[in-house]
Amino acid sequence: MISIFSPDHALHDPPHELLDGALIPVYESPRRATLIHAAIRRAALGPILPPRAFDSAPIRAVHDDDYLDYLEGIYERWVAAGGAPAAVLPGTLAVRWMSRRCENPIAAPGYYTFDLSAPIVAGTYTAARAAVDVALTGAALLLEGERVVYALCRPPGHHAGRDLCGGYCYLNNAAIAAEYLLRSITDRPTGTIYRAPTADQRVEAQDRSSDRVAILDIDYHHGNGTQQIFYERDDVLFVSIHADPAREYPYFAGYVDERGSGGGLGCNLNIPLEAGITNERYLEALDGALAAIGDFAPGFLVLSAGLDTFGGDPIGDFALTTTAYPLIGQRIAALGLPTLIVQEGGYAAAELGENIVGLLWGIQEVGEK
Ligand code: SP5
Ligand code: ZN
Repeated sequence: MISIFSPDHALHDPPHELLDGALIPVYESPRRATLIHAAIRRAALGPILPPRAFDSAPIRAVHDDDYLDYLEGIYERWVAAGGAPAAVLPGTLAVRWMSRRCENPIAAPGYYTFDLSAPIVAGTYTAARAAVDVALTGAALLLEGERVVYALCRPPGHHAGRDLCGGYCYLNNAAIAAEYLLRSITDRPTGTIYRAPTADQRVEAQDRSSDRVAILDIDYHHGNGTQQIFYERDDVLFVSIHADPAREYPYFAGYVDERGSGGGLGCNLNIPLEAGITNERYLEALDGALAAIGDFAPGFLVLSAGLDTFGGDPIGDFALTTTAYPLIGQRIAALGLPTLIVQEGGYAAAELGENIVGLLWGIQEVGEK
């Protein structure tokens, strides 16, 4: 399996976040990517390649122009206006009946941020762009005939909406890759982009469909950003398995009755789970998600892969063990779809590497049969 990785992730290294009222060091640290990188190298999973450089067009297909301008320029503007140089974090939030846009550099973060876990430092935008390049390079490889690619993205992306950052996320890597795959399929002059597929499975998957993409989000937290981006769409199925938002972040989205709207009704599936969930129960829930994806018959699968479902995760309350991840991988691979794996969360430093490697081996094993 090919992995894509950029060392530029390290440029995003904020000193703190405000978590449940406490100012703490950010859980989402450069160390996470370093640990994962070392683990996939040790596991000899396959080549680890640098990303190709993409222009902003695939990002603009998902995020608003004013939001991108904000992300790119806010750190300097904030500091020049007297904001704390440690990191950009809002003090006043635009919510419901007071949500006018205000371009004042001290106020703007409150318009483009939905929580206090997405601090911006000088290198944040460059790192976030590199993470998008990592995901897009993986998507491009799938279009060229690769069956499964791992995009080691950092910062993660699934909480970022069209015009909002939050939850350690700035640019929605998985959504941008999914939209890119979709446009490449639908815009392609027949038969020109794809290399002739070699595996039977691949032929089958590409014949079956081609004008639809599914996103499966297995991060512990609901993928509220990805849900928002595709909520009205019938060509992207979004399925998320996560902690019930009634007890867990992001609290204000991720419920079962959110099923999509307009033409997209029925193309959003939320599977909220109780605290303490075990491997067995989790795999049952996963089977439900996979059945929905099978029915949708997409041409590609984008997997938002968070490892914060692990029992030892410091901000989660599931009870999955390391042995769950290869099994999760095998079941996902049994769909037989070309799959882009996009790294999201996961904060149990000691086991992070082993858990992601298990997931990747599980997916790879079935794919090669
Ligand atoms: C990508 C990703 O995994 N983002 C997660 C961001 C979560 N931030 C807020 C979590 C609030 C958690 N409260 C935890 C209580 C500790 N038991
Ligand atoms: Zn998460």
